[in-house]
Amino acid sequence: MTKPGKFIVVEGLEGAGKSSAIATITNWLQQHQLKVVSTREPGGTPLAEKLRTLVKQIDHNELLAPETELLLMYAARVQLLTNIIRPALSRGDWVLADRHDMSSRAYQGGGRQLDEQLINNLRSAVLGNTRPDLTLYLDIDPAVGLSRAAARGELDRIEQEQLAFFIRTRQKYLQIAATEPDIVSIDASQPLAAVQQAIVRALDNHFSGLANG
Ligand code: Z5A
Repeated sequence: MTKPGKFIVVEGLEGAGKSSAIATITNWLQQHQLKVVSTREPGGTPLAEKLRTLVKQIDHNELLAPETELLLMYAARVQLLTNIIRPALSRGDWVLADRHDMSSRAYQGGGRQLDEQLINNLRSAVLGNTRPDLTLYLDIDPAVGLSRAAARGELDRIEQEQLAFFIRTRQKYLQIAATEPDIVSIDASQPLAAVQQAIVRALDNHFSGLANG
């Protein structure tokens, strides 16, 4: 029987350095001759990419209700889990995700302050038994992350939120990371080389003996 693959997620506020982290992890997986399927959320399937456009765009004619935003995130997630993530893991591939469920808990739960029970109900309906083996949470002061993101150009709908929204989002991220053992927090305010070293250390520790076995 094929051994199921492993599921690695990268999380953090905008500008935390998720893209660079993903490049480091991809490199590590390639060095260990592991086949990797990369995903991003919201997105990663044709329908989920359409939902991504909807949640990121600014519509001056209609307010996107926080509950709608939450449901769109989980709708996109079901598509991705069903069509990409679960099949890949069953084939024995490793999955490397740019954001996953922790984002909804942090942004919609923390930032938007939506009811935790509502989120938990959606989580149990959508996620089933599929859970990340390792989540690398890149922790950054929102003001620093947003200034990095702003330096890249125009901000999308969520990026245009007030600083207080991102402060609440970070608090929720930190609260979750402090209580769940498969989440490793990395100080993303360090120079890039130090962040990359911390990522490789976390992978070596977490998957010691697993990557080749
Ligand atoms: N969202 C949600 O609300 N709920 C959910 O359930 C999900 C998502 C799944 C997705 O947007 C939005 O959806 C996101 C959360 C929300 N919204 N916001 N706001 P996205 O995918 O387009 O945006 P992002 O995920 O936030 O990506 P990003 O802004 O591209 O962040 P990043 O990938 O972490 O940043 P980066 O491109 O790697 O780095 C940013 C810059 O910083 C870049 O120029 C780097 O060279 C530089 N950098 C990186 N690391 C360093 C260090 N260590 N030092 C100095 N400079 C650095």
